[in-house]
Amino acid sequence: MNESLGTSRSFHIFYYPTFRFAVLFFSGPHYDGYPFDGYGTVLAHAFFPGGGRGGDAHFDADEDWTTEERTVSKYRASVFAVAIHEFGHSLGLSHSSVEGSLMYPWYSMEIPSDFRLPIDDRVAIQHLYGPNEDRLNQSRFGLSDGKAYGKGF
Ligand SMILES: [Ca+2]
Ligand SMILES: [Zn+2]
Ligand SMILES: [Zn+2]
Repeated sequence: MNESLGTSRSFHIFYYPTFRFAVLFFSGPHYDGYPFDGYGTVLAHAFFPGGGRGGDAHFDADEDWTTEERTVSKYRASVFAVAIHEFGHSLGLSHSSVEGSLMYPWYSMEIPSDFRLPIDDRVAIQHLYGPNEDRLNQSRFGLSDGKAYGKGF
């Protein structure tokens, strides 16, 4: 839906109600129809934004979680590396077929400390929420006569 990019830049109102979601650890069945499977395989899942449990992220309590590493290996799972993928779902992102993107169905093996959001994920999140507000203000200033986007000014 690229046709909305130009207009959303001009007309999007940058007000979002406070977005809250729960992050919970569960073992096995936990009443949402997606029971966890014990150690290994499925590490976590998250719900798309919405009412009730919308946006919530569930982590399998039976994994060997670590907060000290940023790597997902066969034996240990980094909370951080898994969370950034799951929180993508919490914010409304679906899976991406682009290898190396955060929303690729397999967790990134390692998230380096100088990690930058891959372009595929950036495009996806900006499609939902619009571009960074600071940058928007700059570009709005640069386009202050509004002619670039026509109507509405
Ligand atoms: Ca599991
Ligand atoms: Zn669950
Ligand atoms: Zn996923």
